[in-house]
Amino acid sequence: MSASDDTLLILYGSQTGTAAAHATRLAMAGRRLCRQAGRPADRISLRSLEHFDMDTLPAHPRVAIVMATTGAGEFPVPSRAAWRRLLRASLPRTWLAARGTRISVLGLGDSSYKEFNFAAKKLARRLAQLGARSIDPATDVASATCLDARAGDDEQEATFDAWALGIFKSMGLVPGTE
Ligand code: FMN
Repeated sequence: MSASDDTLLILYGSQTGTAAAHATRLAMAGRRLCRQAGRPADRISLRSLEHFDMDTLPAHPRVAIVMATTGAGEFPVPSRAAWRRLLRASLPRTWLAARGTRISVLGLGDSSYKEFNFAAKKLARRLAQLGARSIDPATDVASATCLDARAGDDEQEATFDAWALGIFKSMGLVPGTE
């Protein structure tokens, strides 16, 4: 692992705050693990997609995105401009492959909606199309890990923990390092 490879950029698209809360939780857990490992905690950064320049995405080696769905399968309002940037036809299929950007998407949705987790699913597929690799070798970059607000707390917790663990393993912060 090179020095820059131990960074983690956490982005979120949130309409009513839940995705932001999950992203913050991931950042806090990661920073705690960094401190325990004697690594600088500021290698983990947290940003709303509203304030992120999507054109800089390929410069980041490891990116975790927490994305809610709103409306009927829509992206949260603060993330729509970023999503439109990703949809540009001029972006090459190698856009995220050039520097080996690894990404993992966590979707927040509710299975009582027909368009369950549509935003996260569309996002993960588009990132795969643009050449991203998965952070966690056990999962497919084109498939988001989906949380369901209808599921019980234990099930949601277990899904979130497994997703976070895959990310922290890839950073060598917990045993099972790649
Ligand atoms: N979840 C889905 O999976 N698909 C939807 O189309 C969808 N539409 C929603 C529309 C509204 C008005 C609301 C309030 C929720 C909707 N949800 C949908 C559920 C949210 O994605 C879920 O509650 C999520 O945790 C919200 O995250 P946020 O607080 O970060 O916006």
